[in-house]
Amino acid sequence: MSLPNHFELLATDSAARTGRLTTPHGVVQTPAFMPVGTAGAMKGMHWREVRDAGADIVLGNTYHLMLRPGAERIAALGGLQTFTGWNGPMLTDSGGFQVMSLSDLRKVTEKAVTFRSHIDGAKVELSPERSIEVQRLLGADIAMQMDECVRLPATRDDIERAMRLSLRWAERSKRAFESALDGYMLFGIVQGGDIPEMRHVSACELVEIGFHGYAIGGLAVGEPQVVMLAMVEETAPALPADRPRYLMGVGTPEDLLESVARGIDMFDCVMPTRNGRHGMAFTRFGQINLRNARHADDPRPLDEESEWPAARNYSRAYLHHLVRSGETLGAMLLSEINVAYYQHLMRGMREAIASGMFETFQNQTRAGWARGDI
Ligand code: PRF
Repeated sequence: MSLPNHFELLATDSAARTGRLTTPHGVVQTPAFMPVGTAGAMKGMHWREVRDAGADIVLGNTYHLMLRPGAERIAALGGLQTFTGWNGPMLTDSGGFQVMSLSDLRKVTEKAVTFRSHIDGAKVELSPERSIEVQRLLGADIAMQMDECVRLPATRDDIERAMRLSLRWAERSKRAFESALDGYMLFGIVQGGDIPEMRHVSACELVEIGFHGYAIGGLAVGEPQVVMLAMVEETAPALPADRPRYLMGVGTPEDLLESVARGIDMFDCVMPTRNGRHGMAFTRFGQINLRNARHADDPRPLDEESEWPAARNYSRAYLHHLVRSGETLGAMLLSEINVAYYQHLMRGMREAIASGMFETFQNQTRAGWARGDI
């Protein structure tokens, strides 16, 4: 059954698209990058800064929030937006992927995944139905189906088994979601590893089930970038043009530029905040590692033309000092600088697509990265 469409495509430029997704908590302009606020907080940042940086939507995680503080508790406290103070759109991942990367003693059956909590070792079961229930208790504007993602390289058999299980879980997720409130959305997730035929089967069957939007999962899990981009190029055209397409857990600024060129509308990744905590800055001139001794005496800011004050107002020498001293402020400043750079990049892409200049924008952006930090 087809679900109502809350996505409006505003312009295309070759395969690149710009549009608007309307959620119960506000409008998301696409292409959009969702910073990751895993456990109900953006590490090292105030929500105000996340908003000021230009993010329309953030991501939260079912896995973490169901374990602590608990979905029922968050619901009783008014839902995730009220609880956290982020009053905008929120997408939650479904939990399966985080179980696989974070917990011990995992077991996947047809019915559910069981695992031991990384917090207290308690045994927990997460089924596709419970994942949807948790995401609704949290009040996510966009919920994700539960899926199984295999790391690459993997055998054809393993890829096909996980892809087919994910399709059966997609159907169960949709059934569990069906009675949800108007305006809330559920996205299906394409799996199929690095095998084009599997990607096609997965995409076509998901479209048959019918979702508000479609994600591409199972990429950026160990394969080279060329393989990831080839899979995106194979999969995106198999998805309905009038629905949003979300590439999960990706990636570097270059991955974003290349994936938007292939028809992707949404992304999430921990990279801007995690790398920021490790002393790395993303800039128009590529990545700059502030731990490096060559910054110790450098009075220049990261980017004197940046629209983000922290990228203009602090010297590289000071940022280097903060990072080397393990000061919290270093992690905070680099997180906000990176989230702001990612949002600046997305805004640039949206404007370029809207004015039919995406190729020029790509060339200019790549030239800046290639110039490097001099
Ligand atoms: N599935 C889900 N979440 C994800 C992924 C996936 O395949 C990925 C893979 N890059 C990141 N996050 N549910």
